[in-house]
This record gives sequence, C-alpha cells and structure tokens, in this order.
Amino acid sequence: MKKKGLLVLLITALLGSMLSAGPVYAASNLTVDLSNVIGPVTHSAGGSLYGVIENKPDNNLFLPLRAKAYINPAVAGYQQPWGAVIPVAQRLAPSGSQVTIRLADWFTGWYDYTNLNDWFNKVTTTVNDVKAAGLTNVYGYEIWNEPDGTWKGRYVGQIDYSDSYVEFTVNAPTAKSYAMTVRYANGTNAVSTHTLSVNGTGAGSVSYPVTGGWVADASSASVTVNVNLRAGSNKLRFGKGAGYAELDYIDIAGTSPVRYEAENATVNRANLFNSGYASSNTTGNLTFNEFFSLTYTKLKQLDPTAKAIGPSFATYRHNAMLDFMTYQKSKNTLPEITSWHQLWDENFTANHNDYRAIENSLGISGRPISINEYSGRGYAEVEGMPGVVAPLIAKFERLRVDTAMQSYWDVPYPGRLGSLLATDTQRNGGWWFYKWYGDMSGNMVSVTPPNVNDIRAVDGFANVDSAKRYASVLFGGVTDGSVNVVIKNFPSFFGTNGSKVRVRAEWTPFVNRTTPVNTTNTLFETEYTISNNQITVPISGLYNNDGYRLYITPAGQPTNVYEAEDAAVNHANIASGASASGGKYVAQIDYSDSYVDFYVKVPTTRTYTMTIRYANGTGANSTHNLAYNGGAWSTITYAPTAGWGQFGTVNVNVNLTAGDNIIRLAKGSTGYAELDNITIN
Ligand SMILES: [Ca+2]
Ligand SMILES: [Ca+2]
Repeated sequence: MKKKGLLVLLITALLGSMLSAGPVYAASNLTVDLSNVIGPVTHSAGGSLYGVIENKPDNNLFLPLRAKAYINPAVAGYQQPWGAVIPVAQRLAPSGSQVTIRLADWFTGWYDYTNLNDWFNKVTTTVNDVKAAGLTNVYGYEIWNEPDGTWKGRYVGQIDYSDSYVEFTVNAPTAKSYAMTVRYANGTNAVSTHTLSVNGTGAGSVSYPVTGGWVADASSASVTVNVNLRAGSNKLRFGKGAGYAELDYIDIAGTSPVRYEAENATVNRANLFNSGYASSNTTGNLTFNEFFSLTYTKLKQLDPTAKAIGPSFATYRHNAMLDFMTYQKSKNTLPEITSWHQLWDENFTANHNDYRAIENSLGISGRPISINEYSGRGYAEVEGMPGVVAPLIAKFERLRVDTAMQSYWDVPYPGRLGSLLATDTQRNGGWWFYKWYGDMSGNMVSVTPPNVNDIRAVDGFANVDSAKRYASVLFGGVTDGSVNVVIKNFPSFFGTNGSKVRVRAEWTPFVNRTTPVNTTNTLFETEYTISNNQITVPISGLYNNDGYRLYITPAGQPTNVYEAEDAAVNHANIASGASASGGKYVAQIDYSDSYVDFYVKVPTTRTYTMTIRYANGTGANSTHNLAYNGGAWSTITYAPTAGWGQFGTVNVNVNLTAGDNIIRLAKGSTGYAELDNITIN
C-alpha cells in the first residue's frame, strides 16, 4: 500500500467502523504459558515492504532483526526506482532472510497493466533472471498486489428502470444457437431477471439466482443460456426485468469464446462502475481470478518449484476470498501461499478464522499465510509503533502466520525497515522492539490477552529457550496504564515452586518514527518466587504507543555473558564446537567487512572489563578492531591458542553507558581470530 488515492477511498469506506466508540480498558492480564509451545521461533513478522533496498540500510541495522522475509519489486525502475529483488535477496541471503518477489511492481502507477503477452514476458524475464542469479532465498512470487483496488475491472449497475438496458453487438461466424455465459451479480434476496431480445425480437429472459451481494462485494456469479444468432452482427439487449441485477460481461461460446464487456455495450439509463472484482478491456477482458490462474500456470511452466503467492487483497473480505479460492481450486491453480494485507485495524483473528473455514469448506489443505503488508490503522504515523504492532504480531504469532511484513506508508523513505529507522542510519523506538523480537530463540509459547479480537488492546508474544535458559515476553497496546503479566508452567530449568526467577522489565519509548532512540530503558529488575508454578509481574505506568519486554532467567544465572553466535554477525560464519560456550562460536571473521556486533546492557555508566573468549590458530599474534557506540577504533591483540576452536581469553577496558551499548569486534589488520563470547564485569 503506497498511494493516497486508494487510501482515501478505503478510509472513507471504513470510516463508520473506525469512529465507533472504543471499549473501556481496565487493568489487563496477559497470561504466558511457558509449557504450551505453539511452534518454533521464526521471526515471521519481522520483515517489511521495501524495508531493505540495494544500499539501505546498513547491514548492522537489519541483522539483529532476523526477519523471516521481506518484499521487494521484481525489478527496479517502474513502480519503485530502487529495491530490485535480485541484489536485495543477495544482500539478505547470509542473514537467512527470504524475499517475496512483487511481480506487479513491473508497472508504474497503480498499476498500468498492458496485456497478457507483455505480462508473460515480464514474468518470464523475472523468473529467468532469478534462476540465473541462483537465488536460494526466494519466499515466493506474489502474482499481483491489492487486486481489490488495483485490478481495473468495470461493470454496469443500476439497470433499474423500465427503459434501462445494456445492448451488446455480437458477431457470430455462422447462424446457430450459441451458449452465452452471463457474469452478473444479484444482491437482492430473490431471483431477478433481465428481458432478452435478439435483433429486436423478444427472446425470453435471463434468470439470475441470488449471489449474496453486488459486484463490488465480490459476489458475482455466472449463468449460461442459449441464444440463436444469425451470421454476422447481432444486437443482444438485456432490459430491466424482475428485481435487479448488475452485468459484468457475456461470453459467447465458440472455438475460442469471445468476451463482450457490459461497459463497452450500448448502455441506456444505467451506470458504469469500477471494481477490482470485475472484468474489463483495460485488463485484457480478464477478471482477476482468471488473470491469477493464467499467471500461475505460466509461472509453473517457467519454474515448477516456484511458489505462487496470492491474492494479496488490500482488505480481507469473505466473499472475495471465497470467490478467489473457489475459482482457483476449479482450475487447479491454488496459490501455495495465501496472502492478504492487514491495514485498517481489522479483526485479524476473525479474518484468519474465516479464511481457514473457507479452506475447510472447499476441501483445500491449509496453506501458509503471508500477511504481506501490515500496519495499524494505516498511517505512516503508526507504522513501526510498538504499541500498535505488538497486538498485531501477537496475533500473527498466535495463529502461526508464516510471514508478515510491515507496510510502506512512509513514502519516499525505502530501506528503513518499515519505519523502524528515524533516518537512514538511526534507530527509533520501534527498531528496539523488533530487535527484542529478533533476540527471541527456541520456541514460541502461548500468550492469552484480555481479548483476542481486539486489535488495539494490549497483547503479547513470548518465547522460551531451554538450551539458552531464558524466556522473554514482548507486549504493547492500549491499556489503562497497567498490566499484570502472569507467567505460568515454568520449564524445569527455572526450578520448581519456591525457586526464584529474575525478571528484567524493559521499555522502548516511541515518540514518533523520526525520533532516534539509542537505548531502551530498564523499568525494574526483580526476583520472583515461583508459587503454584507461576509468578505474577505487575507493571504500571505503561504508555499505549510504546513497547515492553520481560526477560526472565533463573535467579543467579549470569546475564553478563554474551555469546558471539547470538550477536549480529556480518560476513562470518557460526560454527559448532564442544569447547565453545553455548556449543557455538563465530568463525571465518576473515574479510574486510567481517564483524560481530554485541548488544550489551549495563545498569550504570562506568568503565567495564570486557573478557573476550577467542581462538587464534595462526600460531602468531592476531588482531581484531574494536569500536563501541560509534567511538574510535582500537586494536585487540590475541595471543595464539591451542588451535582453531580452542579458546583463550583476553581482557580489555570499555567505557559503557547506562542502557544499551553496541560493541563491535571486526577483522583486524593481522591474522585471524574466532569469537566464542564476551563477558562484561
Ligand atoms: Ca466488465
Ligand atoms: Ca559461544
């Protein structure tokens, strides 16, 4: 979503629901069940639309987010001048992030579709280029974007008067009876009819069963009747009959059926309308459903392993999704990944459940879901705002959405990770919330909010990692200023009833997206005693816009050790080793752009001793360069150790500031070294 025209249209349409009085928010409980694993941590909602482009942002800003997938244009220079998927996918590949290819971005505007041949050429170019580039991190091909708003269908409605008619001029090769399929919508609650005359002679009527809505509701259907045509030109006139019906097109059967659009016919005392759910000559006489199906087939011809993503509706609507899935099933062209956007404070839980019910009703296997543009109520001002996205991510995680990407409202600032950066190089408060999300490892566990259907009220998501021995809970949203976080069913590594756990409560403030935030705040750090296998952590003074984290460890477990393999690693590799702390370390820090960024949190500003656990198998002294918090570089010298993967330690003083600090160890001028961890004292 990136263009104001559609925005205004959709806001107008939704204004009624948006202005309704909100609920009253009382003190809320969030209940985290650490033993109820809902799936592995994937950071499914960490990515964004155009959030990473060729040269923005710097790697160090996206690495800590560990986002599962981003979306980028199939090609730069049309919809967007930058962000071409191939170089961006290559940038992202080492970080493990995948990329959705937005094929519609082959067009400028919104979108200036030409014809099917041209489209197939574009798709062919993209697929062949992707194959030639050998990309290994393509999530899938999004066949179109926001067809409900951008598919330039047209139809005739308000055929409401005794003198209303739509007259098609139809050429028949020979005189005979032809099957005529009429695409219509009947939003009344009874069968409607049109009178039909052929070449001025009454030819009975066409009956339209109810469709449950009008064309604009994605409620079209088709009926087929036979008409006797003479060779050459014929006039087929549809006149007002009983009740009401709208007309999209007629198809006249033949060796290859010929479509006649209602909006191109002679229309008397009726009106033409635009709809993404209709067909028009602008779209090559194709409905979106037909277009998707044809493109799906083309895509599979080009690459049988490619995954098709669709329909990418801007707004989830039951009728539209049902119509889409029904049609694609009939053609055996169902998307491998089902997508739509979450932009208007819609009830995601309800929409998700409706979609799964559609799959069930059609006998379609459950597809991965990609919510491939999301924001709160759809303004740049709330994009990336933790208090707005926390309840969304919570629902995506709870319902195991496969991927979700932040929207792109903040035009023209691509490469800002979905408004997580205040400038091209500075983090805002939202970035830190997503960084906490990126820190999550192990398994996601269930979180029960006050109301799963409330898209703005406080909600959260949580993980537990029994190997790294911690849990974390991220939350945000509208409250009365206080939340009780109930954490229950502690895994055994936390101990049993009577054992103490340490909870660090952290807060990332979000003034607005253009205000840099260099550190999160620690609200408190307190030990709680497990009782009835749970603890309750009351937190007050909460802000609706901001984000919060509880970081929970067994009491007494050190929190001043930072594993290199958990840091942000650029152009190096993570290796396993029995003698490595945590079983892993960072190796091959071998290139001029190789570095490891440690995010270190300290309570007070002072000089700390940093103990670096490293390996140096070169047999001689080697070096790394050290810099922290944007300061000057210094040199760390590593004496040789027994070999690679055989660790020793070296101490160095660092001047850290209260809060978050970023310590970078980078390839030095002499030799090589591996990193296991750092300890801050
Ligand atoms: Ca039409
Ligand atoms: Ca390690």
